[in-house]
Amino acid sequence: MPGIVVVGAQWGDEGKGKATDQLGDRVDYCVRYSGGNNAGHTLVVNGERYALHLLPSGILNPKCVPVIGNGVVVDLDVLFEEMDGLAARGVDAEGVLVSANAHLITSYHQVIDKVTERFLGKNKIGTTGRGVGPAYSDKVNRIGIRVQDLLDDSILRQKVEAALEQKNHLLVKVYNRRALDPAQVADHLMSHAARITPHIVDTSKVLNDALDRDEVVLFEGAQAHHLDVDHGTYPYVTSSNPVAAGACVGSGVGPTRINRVIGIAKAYTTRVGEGPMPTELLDADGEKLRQDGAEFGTTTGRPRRCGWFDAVVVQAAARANAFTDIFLTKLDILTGWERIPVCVGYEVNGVRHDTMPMSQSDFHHAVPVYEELDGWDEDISGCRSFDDLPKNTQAYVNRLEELCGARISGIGVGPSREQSILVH
Ligand code: 2SA
Ligand code: GDP
Ligand code: MG
Repeated sequence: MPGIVVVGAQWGDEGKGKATDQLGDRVDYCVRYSGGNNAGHTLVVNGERYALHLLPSGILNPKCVPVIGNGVVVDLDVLFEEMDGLAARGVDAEGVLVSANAHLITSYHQVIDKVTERFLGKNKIGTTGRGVGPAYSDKVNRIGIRVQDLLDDSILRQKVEAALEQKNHLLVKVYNRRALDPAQVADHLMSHAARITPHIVDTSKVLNDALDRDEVVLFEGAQAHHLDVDHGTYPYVTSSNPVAAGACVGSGVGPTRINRVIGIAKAYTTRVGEGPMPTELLDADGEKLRQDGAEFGTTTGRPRRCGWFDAVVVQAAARANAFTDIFLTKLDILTGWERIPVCVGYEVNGVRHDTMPMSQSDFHHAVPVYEELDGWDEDISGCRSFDDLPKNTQAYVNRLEELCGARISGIGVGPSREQSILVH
């Protein structure tokens, strides 16, 4: 029975948190499979706003077991802070299961993330500064610290010492910073051991057993296709695999267990951090989208770059993730524009491209080719069926569906749980 993946179709912040929450009490397990607390997933339930960074969005559904898969990098300070914050609001997160193989973000990863960005200057990536990239880099270098290392004090200390040897050299000699004390780092990590131990499991076993019992497992992507380290706009990407295939790697289930892949696409485009974004508007129109859509980072508060819907970008994500359907969010934010441009291709050095250019430097120079659609003035935030939408809004959705190559099965018309339209 169903394995469902929710994936961002653009550069993140499409509304994955809300879309995940939509599937509601049909979901038995909700799994984060990539990224760390760089993510910010917002849910609005009964007028209360919740911003989740590490726990999966299914946490607000009491029936759902929250799982942090092996593909996630875990900052235990943040995890416990998030669990305690939810408990203070009456949400029980004590049932969270954490993979023994997930890697830990330590204080030195955060330090390195920040100093590296400063060192890069104008070439910086625009990271969230949460230590995510350096933690993945240690994982691939085979000097990472895993959740299961907290089960053995002596192993943990040896690993921290080995990892810090090289890093202290870099911090002192290259970045002119003071060295970090391995004993202090290890003490801090071990201070979390007793609390995390009962949550540690083999998530691959847990999830496959659940799927064998015909239970519904929802894999909640963080960031998005175009921030994927393999498929995104490298090097302006995050250091993990948010794509749908990452759900398998990042949780230990095989591809044949995934039945549905829902791409989450915003009705316009946003991006936070550096990197190419052909439809970015650097004028008053971009500012209007940012203000109307409250486009500020959920984790860092940074203003998001805003622009028109780029169908070429979403179509590329639809192909590589094999979207079975798309949930189109924030359509309500487009109310009030007379005409709404949609990017249907690019011009690069005089050559027309209907799909994303293969080379990154071509994409950096891509000039959008727009098709203009008629806008609408009506407030659509109270619409609950496709037929309730004004004719021009329906035409906008239908054209996006045609351009992106996947069925639009859901539409967001406001931040609240109930402000959604299911399209049959
Ligand atoms: P990192 O910190 O190493 O993952 O940064 C690398 C790039 O990935 C981008 N990134 C994000 N983009 C959109 N949303 C994210 N989450 C937060 C949010 C972002 C925030 O929900 O708003 O609050 O600023 C997220 N996380 C990582 C990042 O901007 C870099 O371009
Ligand atoms: P995520 O990272 O993909 O989960 O998205 P974020 O939570 O970072 O950003 C999406 C923002 O849009 C949040 O503030 C949501 O509450 C809000 N949102 C989601 N869907 C809709 C929608 O359909 N309409 C409006 N107006 N806001 C939405
Ligand atoms: Mg977000």
